[in-house]
Amino acid sequence: MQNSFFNRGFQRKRPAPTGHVLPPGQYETQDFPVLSAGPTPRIKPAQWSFGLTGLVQTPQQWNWQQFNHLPQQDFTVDIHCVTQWSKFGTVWRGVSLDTLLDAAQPTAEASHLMAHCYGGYTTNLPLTDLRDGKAFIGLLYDGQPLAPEHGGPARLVVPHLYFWKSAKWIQRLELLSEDAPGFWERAGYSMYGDPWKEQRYRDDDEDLAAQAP
Ligand SMILES: Nc1nc2c(c(=O)[nH]1)N[C@H]1C(S)=C(S)[C@@H](COP(=O)(O)O)O[C@H]1N2
Ligand SMILES: [Mo]
Repeated sequence: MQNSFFNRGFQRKRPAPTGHVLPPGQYETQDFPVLSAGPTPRIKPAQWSFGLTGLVQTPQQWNWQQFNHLPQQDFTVDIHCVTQWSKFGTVWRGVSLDTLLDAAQPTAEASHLMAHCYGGYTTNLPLTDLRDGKAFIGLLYDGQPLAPEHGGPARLVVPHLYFWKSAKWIQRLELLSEDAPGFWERAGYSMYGDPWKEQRYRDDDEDLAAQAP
């Protein structure tokens, strides 16, 4: 899958359709490349659960059946990978993080989250970036159950940040009182990853620039 991405993805540049704007340094692709740091976990519905833990008043854990009974919404979003492809108008159905956070009720101290995935991948996010309709747990892509290579049975989608923040095979969101780096962030990627500010690497982060003498 990596090969098809590198062989075809970059060459299939097209002008952005009207109404869509590419973040700086990005190309549009019609494909849906697969980028995974390790093998694709295969999680059977009977073994799947998802929860909210850490600094919450009411820790939550849903099995597959329970999770699928939560209210779902449709989302059409543009996604931007740090490897420079952007894909416009991706269509999803899933559960808003607002619904999930309302159930768990983060404590006053909670300011950040660590997303934990089946397979061990992690990524960190500020709590405010998951609120007000900005993020969801995707269950369907283009009307079909989310394919395993794209994070099925369920993945986090945070479209306004680079796509490495959209944790595939999501297992747990841990509420924390401070920011801490996840898998790619420990390897030198931005703690926040705003594509519009081109925050690809740690050096691009505003807070670090502000701290410089
Ligand atoms: N669990 C997990 N989530 C992950 C990754 C991963 O390796 N493992 N890769 C991230 C990266 S770098 C990107 S660009 C997107 C890719 O999602 P896709 O394969 O559906 O395009 O998933 C993100 N979420
Ligand atoms: Mo990525």
